[in-house]
Amino acid sequence: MKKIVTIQDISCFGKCSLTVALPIISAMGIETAVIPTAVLSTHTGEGFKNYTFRDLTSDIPSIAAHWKSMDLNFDALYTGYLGSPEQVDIVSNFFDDFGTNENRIIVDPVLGDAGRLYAGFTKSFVEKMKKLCARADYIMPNMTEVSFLLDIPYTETYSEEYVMDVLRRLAELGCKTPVITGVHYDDIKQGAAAYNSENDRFYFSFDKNINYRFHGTGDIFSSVFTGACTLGMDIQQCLDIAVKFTLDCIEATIPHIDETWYGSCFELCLGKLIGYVKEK
Ligand code: PXL
Repeated sequence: MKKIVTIQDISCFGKCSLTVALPIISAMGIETAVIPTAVLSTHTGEGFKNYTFRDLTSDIPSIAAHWKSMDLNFDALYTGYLGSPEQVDIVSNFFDDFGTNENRIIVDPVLGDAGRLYAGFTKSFVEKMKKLCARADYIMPNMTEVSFLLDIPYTETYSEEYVMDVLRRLAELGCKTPVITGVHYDDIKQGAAAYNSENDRFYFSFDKNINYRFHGTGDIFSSVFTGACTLGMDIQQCLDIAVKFTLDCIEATIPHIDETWYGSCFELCLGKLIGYVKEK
């Protein structure tokens, strides 16, 4: 059985980070160990304020030391939302301890959305995140995160040539295969694009564009992509399954917007995800 470890926060209410990654990757038939980086009462996105934040940075080295003493190893190391610049350094040490020639490192550089950094993030955090991306096999930024990682202006309108150019520049940060999420050239299609710098090939996957934004869809995409690549799917298959499932979740949420404005109804789609994995 495949086994991964995911390192990100627990937002106790709000459907993102660990409360999304754990059920999704488990549904794909992969054992999912977790290192919670912080406990928040809710996520920090739109609609919530006065949330609590308990930093768990100092727990990470002792969890890693205990696991090292047991000789644990993982098929993938997958990071999401990290709470502070110090935490990024500690996660980098975790990669030193648990990275091997066989396993994959997947970094979702959670920084912001809609052109803005999430609450509490600063330029120095972005600089640390760039360094973590350099260590990854795959990174999965959205266009906002791309603009911060590359120090370029955020734009909502762009061409395929632009996407290919920024993918190359993301690879120059040091990551083998950058993947950009939420790519759209018009209002009709939306999807993701990837660049494998080892064979200089680009990959694209598009499906219907739905004009709604729900919190946590980036975490859904990254979790499915991580699961798919851990199961040995190729880049195109990973993009296709992650784009399709993210769209399923967005569509499933629309009838429930009033009750779950803070996240997507991915729970209603887990059966479909299990089906997609069986088909591959
Ligand atoms: O979905 C990314 C995410 C994860 N965790 C926390 C967040 C966010 C985005 O806002 O606030 C705590």
